[in-house]
Amino acid sequence: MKILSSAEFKLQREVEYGSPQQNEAVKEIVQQVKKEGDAALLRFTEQHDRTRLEAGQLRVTQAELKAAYAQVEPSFVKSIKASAENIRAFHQRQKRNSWMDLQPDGSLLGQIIRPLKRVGVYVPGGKAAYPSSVLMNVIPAQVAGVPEIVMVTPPATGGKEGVDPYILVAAAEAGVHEIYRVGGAQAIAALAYGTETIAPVDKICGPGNIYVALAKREVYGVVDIDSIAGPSEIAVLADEHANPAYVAADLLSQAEHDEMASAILVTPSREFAERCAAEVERQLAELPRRDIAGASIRDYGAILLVDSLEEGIRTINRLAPEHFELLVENPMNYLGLIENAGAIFLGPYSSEPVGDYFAGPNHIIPTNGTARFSSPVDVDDFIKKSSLIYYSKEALLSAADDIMELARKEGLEGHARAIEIRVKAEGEGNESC
Ligand code: HSO
Ligand code: ZN
Repeated sequence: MKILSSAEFKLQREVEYGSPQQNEAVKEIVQQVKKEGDAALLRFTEQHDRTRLEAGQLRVTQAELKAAYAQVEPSFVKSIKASAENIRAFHQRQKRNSWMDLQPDGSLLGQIIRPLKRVGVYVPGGKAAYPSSVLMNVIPAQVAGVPEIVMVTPPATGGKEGVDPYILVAAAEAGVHEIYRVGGAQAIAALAYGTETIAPVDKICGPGNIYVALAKREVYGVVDIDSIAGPSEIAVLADEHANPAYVAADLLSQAEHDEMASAILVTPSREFAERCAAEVERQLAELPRRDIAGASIRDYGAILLVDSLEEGIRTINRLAPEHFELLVENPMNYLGLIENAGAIFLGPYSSEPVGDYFAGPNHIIPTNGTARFSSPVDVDDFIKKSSLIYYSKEALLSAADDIMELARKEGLEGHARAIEIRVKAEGEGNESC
């Protein structure tokens, strides 16, 4: 692992916007599904997933869900249940209440919080089909009170026959209401516009390949979408009190996700940096996914030497990593200084996979420096708010002059008159509702 000074380092990863051909192909798929519904959906499924289906076979049945439970190990069901329980408990704390404020003049202001009605979760096929991510997308929606949660996933996951049983079990445990075997841009179009079989949703979330990402961007505005997650990132700030073997293992835990994942150690100690670099090499050689992790460490990994832990914190704030581990003697002492990090892991026993799988906080976290201004997925992503305004006669009469003044300065006489008509009527003693 290369050792650099922190000033030399800039994490540079291009966000993928797709080629013109990919953009064109996605636009075409979306238009055809919008126009032709199921017929186009089935045509693209045959073309791109090499699976021939009838409309009646799109929905995964209860019998298939039951069969999935029989296919997975009981130990997996036990673990996924325990994880789901923790995630649910954590997200329960985020629920907001509607509120109303009664003013002395009899007027009432407030916000009414409502869940979205119908949400679609995309689950990719292939290597990155993580049951844990199903929980992380679905449970916040469920806790928010979304009454219809739909999942879509390619018909033959990772080249296998049928949908991955681990994904189906995770979906059932998380509380998905409908599952459809359809993937790619066509699935996103179906969720946005609806077909004869799939009713349209209000929001689409979940990761996918470039076609899925482009399709989400294409339908944004018709529906809401989540932000597009980049490759995983970990930054560790450690001093010589930390265990180099732990540091190396945690760096590799994220490097193994993707060749473009980034794993960065920040430390004030050169000797510690060298021990960690040697540990990374040693552990990497033994890792089943060493090809992926090795490429990630080579191209996007680094050890940054800093003058002090304070400078280390400034470096972390500049990187705004998705995951940040603070492995120093008294981590709590530094907590208040950390401004930009999606998730903060404190101390030697809070290894990043604890957050990926189990603790309860969401593992869908802003990447690529966007933790400067955005947050992990949570219940707020699945609610909407309506403002509530009730003005009493007294409140209106006392505000009327200000409202009319502002309206007339904007040249909007109609606005002013909507107020004036009431002021005049009240002056004449006519009251109506
Ligand atoms: N660390 C990943 C999430 C994940 N890890 C899923 C294991 N499975 C992105 O934050
Ligand atoms: Zn992970």
